[in-house]
Amino acid sequence: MTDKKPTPADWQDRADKEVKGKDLTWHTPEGIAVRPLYTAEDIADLDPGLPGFAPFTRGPYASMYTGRPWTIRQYAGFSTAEESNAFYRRNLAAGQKGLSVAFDLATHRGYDSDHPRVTGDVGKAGVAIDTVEDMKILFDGIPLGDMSVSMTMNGAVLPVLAFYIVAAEEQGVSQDQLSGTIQNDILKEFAVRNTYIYPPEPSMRIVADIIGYTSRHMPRFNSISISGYHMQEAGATAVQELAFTLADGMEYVRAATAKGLDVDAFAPRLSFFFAIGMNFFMEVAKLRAARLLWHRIMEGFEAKNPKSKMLRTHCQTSGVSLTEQDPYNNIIRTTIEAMAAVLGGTQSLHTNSFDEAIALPTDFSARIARNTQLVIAEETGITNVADPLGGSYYVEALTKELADKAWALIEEVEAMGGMTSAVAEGMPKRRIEEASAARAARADRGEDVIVGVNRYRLKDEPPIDILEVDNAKVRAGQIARIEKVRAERDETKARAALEALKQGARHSFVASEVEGRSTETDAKRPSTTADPGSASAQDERGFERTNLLALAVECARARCTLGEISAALEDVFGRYDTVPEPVTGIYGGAYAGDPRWGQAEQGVAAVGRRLGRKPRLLVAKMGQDGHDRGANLVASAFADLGFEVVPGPLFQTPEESARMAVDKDVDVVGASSLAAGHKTLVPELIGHLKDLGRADIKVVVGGVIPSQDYDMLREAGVQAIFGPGTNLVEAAGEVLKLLGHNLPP
Ligand code: 3CP
Repeated sequence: MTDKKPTPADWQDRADKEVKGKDLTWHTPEGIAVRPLYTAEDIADLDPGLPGFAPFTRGPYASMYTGRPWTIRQYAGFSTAEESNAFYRRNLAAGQKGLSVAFDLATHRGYDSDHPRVTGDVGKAGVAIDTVEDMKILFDGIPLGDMSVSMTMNGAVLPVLAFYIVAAEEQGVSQDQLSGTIQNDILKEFAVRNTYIYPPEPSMRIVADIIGYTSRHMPRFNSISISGYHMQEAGATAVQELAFTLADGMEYVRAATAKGLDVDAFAPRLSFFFAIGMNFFMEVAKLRAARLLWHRIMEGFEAKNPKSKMLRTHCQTSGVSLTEQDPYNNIIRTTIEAMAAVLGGTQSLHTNSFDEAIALPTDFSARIARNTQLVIAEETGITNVADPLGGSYYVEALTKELADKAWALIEEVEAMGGMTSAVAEGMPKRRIEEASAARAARADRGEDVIVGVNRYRLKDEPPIDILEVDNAKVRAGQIARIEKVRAERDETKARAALEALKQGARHSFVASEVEGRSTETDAKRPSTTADPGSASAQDERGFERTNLLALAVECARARCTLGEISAALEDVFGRYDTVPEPVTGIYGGAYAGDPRWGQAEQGVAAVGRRLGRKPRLLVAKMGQDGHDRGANLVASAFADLGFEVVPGPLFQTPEESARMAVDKDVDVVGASSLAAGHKTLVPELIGHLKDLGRADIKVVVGGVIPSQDYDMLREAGVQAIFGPGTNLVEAAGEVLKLLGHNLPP
């Protein structure tokens, strides 16, 4: 006689006995209750289909990596175009397959390298590009007709893409041959990343103009990379990342169709970008759910071409999962995250270098990061089966649950009128900040384990070699090159191109092409061979005079600089500014009842009694660094502890921050730096405080600060430094000490 086949109930019985009735359910930050076992019962009603077929849950291509592996595409760029070009060439020779350009923050925000607001930013977190001449150097010796190039650019997307088109043209490669991707995803900039320039409405017009231009002239080019990456980096849960990203995608489809474009004319070239963090199966399921939902969304837009409904994505391993402490653990983390991206079916992948929690990658760390992908692709056999996790009880059930939860959030956004309205109301930003504060509190309380940080911490941490960029030298070189370009160009032509761009910008969003079509009869530069009086020729001329990318290409040909092109558009559109509004109650709420929190609160109250008011902290963000996750967390936690927090606006100069500190009569300035500008900006801030007669205001610095810079900053007058992974309650203790109050040990 055979034993009766055990059922899930039998399993539960036995497991309960093993763990003495302990509840083994894992409640994830997404609000998903992950059970300790999944069985055939969990997927009885699910059919994930086949790779390459609708709804593409199992992958966009039928053969997936058995036919062609994902693109190894490392995001890189630093210092000058010459140095970045040499770095690209070395990496391509060593097995990298596609390029992905990182621009410096001055470029992102539409400033030339000679602009006084960007002295600390030039060449630091990416490569400085001021003119088409820089772009030509960046790709010198790299045949742009054969290489797929991705460019992470959103704010200054028009000049950058125009420089790229003209650089290729002058290499002898016409724009219809170019393959690659432009990020061009402005909505997430307003929600999390902050490298916007213009207000939302004209920014959306720019996105739509680029989609219109590329669908007409650059059939192989992906017009947008709709990005969830930065949301996860800012603290979003997988459900938020998924829902807000797809909702952004819907908004772009609407913006493009509102310009009269047929959905199937552009949708096959929409692409996506997700972060891959440490929750391994959640990340696998997220990519599968993303494809499932995008298919559903595009059916809703009545797309006919299957490619319009097929989500293709780039992935990057998570930057925030990297730690400064015990940094070689980051190699392990990145490997696991890369595996999740691959098992989720990504098309293109960037693996972070282990030193990226504190600096830009060196040749050594970049080699390990690239080899991580080469080893997975070429040694493991993982590429020999399409969607090898397909059918897994857990993965299929998780895919469904994530998709359902994300769909509910998408519907919430839609009920608000879509993502533009939701962003205008600050909803995604607020939700993500709440998730971020909760995540930070979990790590600080040790509930989320981070090996080498809140568990198994080393006593001594020898510094690792890091890449340093001589910012002053790069800036001087860039300024010389801008001056040369200006001296050698035809000034009248450059001015005329900028004027035409302004004229084009003045056309209102929807009216532009319709107007162009019906009224244009005397366009200066018809680029069509059709009968000049025909409807299509008029349409073409109208397009050339109103499409902002077409006009920016003319500016690039005339050697206008990135700053000039951006300023011309700013004249018409204005520059967008926001004041951060940190969330309150979340961080403190997670600490309710914790004795250390109580002691810190009492310390703040004691200092407050002595001062006769709450102690005041200015959280300062200087330079063009828009990464505000750290600043918001500090603001949130310190406000919850009882400080009066003054959240400084983004993008201040050191002088503006100093003036604000004095005007608000703060006790402490906390400068948050995540983009390597601290060595220039913080000493300037301290200098201005002295000039204003307030050398007594304490300055502390937090963020991505390599330990190599600590001495220099202390000598400049910084009183405390908080690197990545700092426990915020402990940081508050140090600030209280500066204000004369010691917490119990
Ligand atoms: C692919 N192909 C195949 C197969 N797989 N053909 C047959 N069988 C297969 N199995 C074909 C495709 O159809 C395509 O041709 C070509 O091969 C390339 O494949 P792909 O899937 O399109 O891959 P790729 O060119 O690499 O493009 C990937 C996407 C693209 C679509 C995701 O948008 C991309 O590269 N994005 C990268 C974005 C990026 O680098 N972002 C960096 C952000 P056809 O084209 O002819 O169809 S860095 C941000 C960091 C943080 C910050 O912002 O600060």
